[in-house]
Amino acid sequence: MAKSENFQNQNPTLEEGLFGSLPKEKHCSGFDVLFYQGFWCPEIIVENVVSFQQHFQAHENDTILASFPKCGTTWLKALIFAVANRSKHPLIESPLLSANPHVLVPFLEFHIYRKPPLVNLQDVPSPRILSTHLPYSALPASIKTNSKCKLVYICRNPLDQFISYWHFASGMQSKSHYSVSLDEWSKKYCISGITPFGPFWDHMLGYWKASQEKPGQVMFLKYEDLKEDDVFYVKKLSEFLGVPFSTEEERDGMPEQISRLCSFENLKDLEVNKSGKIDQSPVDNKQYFRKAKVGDWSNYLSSSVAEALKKLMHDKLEGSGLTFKTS
Ligand code: PAP
Repeated sequence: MAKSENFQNQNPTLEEGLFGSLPKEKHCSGFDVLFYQGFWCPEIIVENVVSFQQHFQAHENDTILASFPKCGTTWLKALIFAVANRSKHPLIESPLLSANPHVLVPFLEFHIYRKPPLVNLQDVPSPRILSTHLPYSALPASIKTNSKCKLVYICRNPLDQFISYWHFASGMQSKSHYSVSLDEWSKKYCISGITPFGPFWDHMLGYWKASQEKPGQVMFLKYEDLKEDDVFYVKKLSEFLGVPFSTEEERDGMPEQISRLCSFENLKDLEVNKSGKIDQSPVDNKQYFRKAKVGDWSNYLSSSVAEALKKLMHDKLEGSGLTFKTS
């Protein structure tokens, strides 16, 4: 592996052990999260986050996919990759057929700014497509201010996100020897919004405001809208990324073909996503594909917990213009 530009300097604050003073909580997965710069950062990646913040230099033609966890990251990675690379790879030979979307579009804080890196930044083909779960407020300055790079953000109805994360985290409980019931966990969640990269309201509102202030740089998407008409959003994405479909491509049904390639049904049945695993990840690829249903929360949440979460969502998002349907 070539010497990486990912870690140019050691971070002195880490060596001094200053993270020890940050508020710490156990997340429902059993792993610890630290309250760092206003968000709950998984402890195992806090050093990666600092390194990403200190060293990442955005390029003008970068696309950064930002998301709140369990809101459609895997799907959007596939869609953006397919749209941006459609002239390089015919869809029938797409790398998406043999590699998980998280491999093709690496996370900056999980895959690149880690020691040792799983992916070297120099090896990411240009124009780069990279991703992050960091809130807008915590992004490196070079993404927010110094660059014309594009940010595409996706979020989701917080009740479905909560249930999706709950299932994902339950899969980790055996590894962390921790157990908590859904009811117990939801009470804690309602009080403090403890969840990796949360609370959800700060995460969603940060990108919501940025998309309103800089609509040419930040595109804001909701999972439910994509579920309703993904072909429409594939076209929107291509325009936003500066690679609109030609009349011929539209006539030949390219947006529809991309939608089918990246569909839940297609991706989840690929061998790589049924049995594969990302290098050194504690998660199997199949864990990124569960049900992909809107409104699945109603199958799991008691009415009192659902009401509490709806109230939380209403109170926190009120007045922002950002809304989610819950019935
Ligand atoms: P991540 O943040 O860990 O990367 P992310 O991909 O954002 O996860 O979210 C996973 C959710 O997206 C799962 O939702 P569920 O638990 O409610 O089922 C997963 O099923 C769903 N998902 C994955 N791929 C697709 C896809 N191609 N189309 C629609 N939904 C998808």
